Amino acid sequence: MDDLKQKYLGQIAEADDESALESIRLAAVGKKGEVALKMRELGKMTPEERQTAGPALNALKDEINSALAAKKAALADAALDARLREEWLDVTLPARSTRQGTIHPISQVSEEVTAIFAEMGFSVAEGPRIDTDWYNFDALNIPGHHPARAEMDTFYMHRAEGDNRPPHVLRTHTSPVQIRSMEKMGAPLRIICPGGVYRADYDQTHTPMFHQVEGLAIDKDISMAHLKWVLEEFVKAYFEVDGVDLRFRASHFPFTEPSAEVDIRCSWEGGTLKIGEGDDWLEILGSGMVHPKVLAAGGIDPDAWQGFAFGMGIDRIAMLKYGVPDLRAFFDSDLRWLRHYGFASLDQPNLHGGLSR
Ligand code: 2NM
Repeated sequence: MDDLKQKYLGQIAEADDESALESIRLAAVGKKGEVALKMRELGKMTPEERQTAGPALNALKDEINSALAAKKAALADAALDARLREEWLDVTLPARSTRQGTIHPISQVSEEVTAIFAEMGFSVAEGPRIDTDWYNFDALNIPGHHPARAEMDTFYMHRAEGDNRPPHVLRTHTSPVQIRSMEKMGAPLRIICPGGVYRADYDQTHTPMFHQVEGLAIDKDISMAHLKWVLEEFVKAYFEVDGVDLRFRASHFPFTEPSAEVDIRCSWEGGTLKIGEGDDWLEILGSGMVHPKVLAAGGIDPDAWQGFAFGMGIDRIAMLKYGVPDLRAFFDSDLRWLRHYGFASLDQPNLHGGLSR
């Protein structure tokens, strides 16, 4: 038995692939293998002999089987290591071709908007797309019974029975990021929050996921006048025109007081949009002075600080600037569409080069 053990453990140690291991397994512990043959001999033994030989044979079988399993695992590890070495590639190498892929219009517009607000001293803040209903609603002065909760067609995360963690939602706007930024950075504060948001809505002008950029400026003496100047500068730079005419219409949002919707003067001659001239008005923004309760929710003393905030749809301003007729096409992943509406990947927007070149 010791000879058998020596022989097979030796062979297993030497085996260098899975098929060699399988041949050893068959020869050693297979149905017609040497251990099985020895087991057959048990019948010819005296009861005393059998009492020691039986357990010893079983132990030998177990030992060979574990050696086989261990070697098999070691071979698999070695094969994976070899494959990882073989398939290694340097992702830091420069791109060989920049013609294959394009920058999605929504990414392009996010970069353009970021470049414009960066020039005015705003930094970019980001946060989670799944957040608690406190950050998404309560902190923004939208209590449980408020119609805005229903209006926003919220996607709620599933909770298992007995799970008492606070409810989480897919954020319906990027405002929760602004609350988190107030908490983290305090006042004064000047940020924009671009990113994806979710509402249960789907038709020609709505998709369940879309993109927003919201802005927030908090300081000692910030007023609607600052808001108006910032938005005028933004609209001129974004649409690449020298002059704009903005119209502020009184409105209502739970998170701002007073609140205003902002329209830009435009014309639609021959189906093409011209900004800054004409007799039509284009609604592009919501805005207002941040509600004292919202400042307080963000940990900022509303008696010492005040600020303006605004929000707009990135998808919508992308459609307006680049003449995209159907919102849903943004999310179809149609390569022909992407090549047509996409942007060169190494052409980063900046104000000096001209945003959209
Ligand atoms: C809008 C319109 C008006 C807004 C308010 C805030 C916050 F968090 F600071 F209170 N963020 N964004 C806001 C205000 C958004 O979107 C149409």
